[in-house]
Amino acid sequence: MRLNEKNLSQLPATIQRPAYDRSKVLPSIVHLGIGAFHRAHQAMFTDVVLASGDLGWGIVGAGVISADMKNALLPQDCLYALAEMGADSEKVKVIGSIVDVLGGPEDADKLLARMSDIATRIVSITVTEKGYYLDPATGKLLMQAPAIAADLASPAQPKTILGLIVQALKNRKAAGIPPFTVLSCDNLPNNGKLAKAAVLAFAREIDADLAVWVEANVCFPCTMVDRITPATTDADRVHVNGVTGLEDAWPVVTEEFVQWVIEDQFTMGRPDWSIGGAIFSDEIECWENMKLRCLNGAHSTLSYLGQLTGRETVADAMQLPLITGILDPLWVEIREVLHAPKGVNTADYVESLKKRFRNPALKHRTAQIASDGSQKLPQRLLAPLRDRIAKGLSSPAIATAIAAWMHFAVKTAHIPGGALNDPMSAEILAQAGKNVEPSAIVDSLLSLEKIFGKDLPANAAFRAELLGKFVELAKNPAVATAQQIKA
Ligand code: CS2
Repeated sequence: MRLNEKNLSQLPATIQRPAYDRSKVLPSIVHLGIGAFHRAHQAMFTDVVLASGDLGWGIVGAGVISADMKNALLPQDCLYALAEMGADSEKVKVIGSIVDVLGGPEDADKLLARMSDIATRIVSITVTEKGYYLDPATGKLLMQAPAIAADLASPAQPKTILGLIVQALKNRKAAGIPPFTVLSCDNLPNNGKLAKAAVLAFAREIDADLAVWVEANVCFPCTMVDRITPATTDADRVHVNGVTGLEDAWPVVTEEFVQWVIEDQFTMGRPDWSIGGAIFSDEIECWENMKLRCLNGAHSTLSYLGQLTGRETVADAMQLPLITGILDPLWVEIREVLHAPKGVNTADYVESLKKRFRNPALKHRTAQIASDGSQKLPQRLLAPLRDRIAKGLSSPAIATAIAAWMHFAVKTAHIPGGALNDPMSAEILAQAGKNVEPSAIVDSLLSLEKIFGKDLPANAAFRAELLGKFVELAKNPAVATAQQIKA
């Protein structure tokens, strides 16, 4: 029996379900990039707002690249089960805030029409770092990226989020409709500012007046988003459907912890997400940096080390002293140059991260986190590194983390037909595979300017520290690359 509106009454009484009349919900948010994370996070917060009686904030989700989510959710009236797993607790609820799903290029016209409609007040986004088409080192829009070039060539038929947002804003301006708020919910520092820069750069290419209007009139609040949400597996489907007794094609499994900090700047109003625990704050940069560096920086580090030592999940990696012995000093280095938000103790924050990472109920694959390193390293690890360099501090643990990424690239380069799940895979593997001497490998990878900029390869002290850590890892028999490198 399928999960849907009609069958909600079949759910066991203990399972929370939408406590509001979904037929009365007004769709006013368009979400670009409807994946597991959006459904564990923003859609859950919005569900709480709807349950409080404010029905003005339904979500129309859109899969920007594929129609998979649409195909999964439409037959179940867009309902889905969200399982919140603690180390020894589990709470499953059915979420109802998504009221329609569009998907893939075939729905691009409908999506554009929806975004251009006055009813749409917020366009929120989770498309991961690479979905913004920004140069990771400089933050400049990659005009030559094929998808961006295609949208610039035919801006009225956009496929990328930037093309869609710009064209929708253009339609609204022409029709005298106020602009929506663009709400980035991706793991990027200053995500709102980056989204604004990308949208403006795109807009300037097609219509200079529009760019001026966007700059003056559109709000792009920054946000800090946090909830560890692994990709759903078949085992998750079986488990969650067993708990609800109803068949959900794409349930979401997440942790108990959730955090959302938002800059309060909205062009056409916003839901009161604080009812669900969101924080509206003007200290957003401090929140973002704490989360990106302490959580995501450690995540990336343990995922590369986990991939090198055969640890499939984060919880498994947390059992290995080699890995925790690197994370502990890494957190010290990161915290030494961190400006924490008021009232937050970063030592406590790190302790809570350890507990979250050790959660055995989450099968969070190190391979998933190890993807897109080129897009993740700059804000997670290179930013605190640069802050330390500016203060004259050395960074042996951060250097080890970067060395681990380099080993991961070398390991992949030596697998016949191996590829990284990374938009820069070809460039990275070309550098990683062409040498066997540690110093040559480190130098060729460091020369990737889109990741490391010009400053880091030119910094002799950092290069020496990195090379030392690279050799140290190469000599460690637990590390899979040991035999491919002449250390
Ligand atoms: C992870 C994040 O995949 C990754 O890179 O570090 O998705 C992480 O789980 C979330 O940011 C937690 O909020």
